[in-house]
Amino acid sequence: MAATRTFSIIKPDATRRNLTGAVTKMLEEAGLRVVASKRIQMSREQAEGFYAVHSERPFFGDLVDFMISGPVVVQVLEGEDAVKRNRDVMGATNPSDADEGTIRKAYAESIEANSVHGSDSDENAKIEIDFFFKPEEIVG
Ligand code: IDP
Repeated sequence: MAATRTFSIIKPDATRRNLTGAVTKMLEEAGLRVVASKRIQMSREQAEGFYAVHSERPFFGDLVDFMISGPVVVQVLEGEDAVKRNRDVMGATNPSDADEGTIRKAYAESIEANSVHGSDSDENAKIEIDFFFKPEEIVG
């Protein structure tokens, strides 16, 4: 099967605890290659736009506040079946439901501060990659 791409965010709870390398190591060990990466401070407008699909959810305001509470590392990951591969290594949204060996089991602090984001479909991966990266910033 050909390599595909997905979009990842190392969230503020993880950058704050200096876990960028540790999280990236788990992504790489899961067979994903970092083909673009940058550390950014998201603006409120960016975070609201990125999570617009959740705008009616009760946790939306808190989620936006959390995502702009510190730097994040946005990444494009490439690998065989990248979306699923990344979701598998991320683990369940709520760390108390996450399997052993997953990033969220190892590092997440709570259902909100859960260390990583990963696209949930190929279609959303493309939208999310385009939201943060110019084509020339991605070097496969
Ligand atoms: P996912 O990140 O595992 O795909 P989603 O349901 O798409 O999970 O939720 C997006 C993000 O919103 C989660 O990663 C988490 O940070 C936050 N979130 C989801 N559910 C809750 C909740 O019940 N309370 C607080 N934050 C939540």
